[in-house]
Amino acid sequence: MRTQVAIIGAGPAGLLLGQLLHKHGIDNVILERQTADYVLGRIRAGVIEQGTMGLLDEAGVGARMHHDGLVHDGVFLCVDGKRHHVSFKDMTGKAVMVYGQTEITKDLMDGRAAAGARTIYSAHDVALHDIFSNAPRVTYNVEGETGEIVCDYIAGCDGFHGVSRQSVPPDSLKTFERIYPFGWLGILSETPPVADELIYVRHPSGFALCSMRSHTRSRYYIQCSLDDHVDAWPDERFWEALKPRLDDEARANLVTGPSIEKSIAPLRSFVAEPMRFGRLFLAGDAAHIVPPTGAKGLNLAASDVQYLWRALLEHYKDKSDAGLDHYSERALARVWKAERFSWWMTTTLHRISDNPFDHKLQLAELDYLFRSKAAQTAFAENYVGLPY
Ligand code: RFL
Ligand code: PHB
Repeated sequence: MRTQVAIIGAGPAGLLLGQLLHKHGIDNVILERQTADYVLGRIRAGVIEQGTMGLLDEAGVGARMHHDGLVHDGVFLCVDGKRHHVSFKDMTGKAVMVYGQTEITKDLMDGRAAAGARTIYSAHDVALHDIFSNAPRVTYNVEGETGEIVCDYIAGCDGFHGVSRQSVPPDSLKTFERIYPFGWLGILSETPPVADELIYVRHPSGFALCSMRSHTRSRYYIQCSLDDHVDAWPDERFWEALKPRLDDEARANLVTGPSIEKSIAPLRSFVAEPMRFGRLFLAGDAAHIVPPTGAKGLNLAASDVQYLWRALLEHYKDKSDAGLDHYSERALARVWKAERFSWWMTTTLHRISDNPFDHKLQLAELDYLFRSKAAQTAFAENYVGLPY
């Protein structure tokens, strides 16, 4: 099989890139290790930046998001039982959208199916060949049959554990990493949210987050230890751990109910440099990971895709490789700022140690934020998403 761009991974990065390229006449094939249902079953991101919304619109799949998504003009930060508000609208004139990654993925998959673009699911043993040549290839296996795709470029959109980053010569890659000594235990429940905007909670017992998917569906997270297991967290125990961390109003509004999903996620910061190796371009979690506290992972995947699809368009339509040559540098400049913000949110809001000095610093950091318009502007600018 021959295509212009072979895309590894049908997560948000791969599907969005595929859709944008297809819309502009650039042929592409997506290879995904899992089934479509498996990909849709993963509960992940919930908050999208305006830039991401714009890209989904540009890809022609934004209609359901505008209809069902919830526009949030600000966010609450609750510190030791007292809730404070930061207005994105007042500070930046912008807002974010609460719309689940599951829904975005579904919209992208539906858009791709309607466009008749090719996606090969359950593709095993995906291997990248000749990435430094002018004719890179990807081989794979579906139900015992081996396939080969010859292409101009490969987009590695296969997440943190994917094969793309692992296929580059180790000495051409530099990695930067921080693993946090705690995780997030998350539950999804068919209950109304405690407030009309998200509440990020800093509490001596640990971090908590009250988020949502709709007016009737809530998503909650609490900080847990790395050796915790979901089986040790029946719903009742989760609600009992969450309640004392909330402010009085949120606690009074909390409607508990059976969880419909429960999972534990470790927290990690990771960046691989560069993001280009010959004809292979990494995008999204394949190149970088942020802890979820800043709600940046999916949005960074989208901004990588923005740089990459425009660069590929420039190559095919304008015969210029300037965008491709600058891709890694441009993407990484934005990635590192999101890494910084996500690290700041994580270290400021979690119980990071037993050292009272650390707690005092967190409180000073937050007190400054609530009193300073400049600090709130900086916070809001980062949360709604820095410009591309
Ligand atoms: P994905 O979504 O991991 O997709 C990669 C795809 O590649 C496939 N794959 C392979 N395919 C073929 N061959 C191989 N060898 C392959 N290896 C892997 C995988 O099956 C998969 O389908 O990466 P992508 O597209 O870069 O998207 C990244 C986002 O999914 C991720 O950054 C976000 O979910 C992070 N995140 C959040 N981001 C936000 O912007 N806002 C949020 O509010 C937010 N909340 C979160 C989050 C992540 C979380 N977890 C579980 C880590 C909340 C949580 C709890
Ligand atoms: C979510 O709703 O899943 C969510 C929201 C905000 C975050 C992380 C996750 O920072």
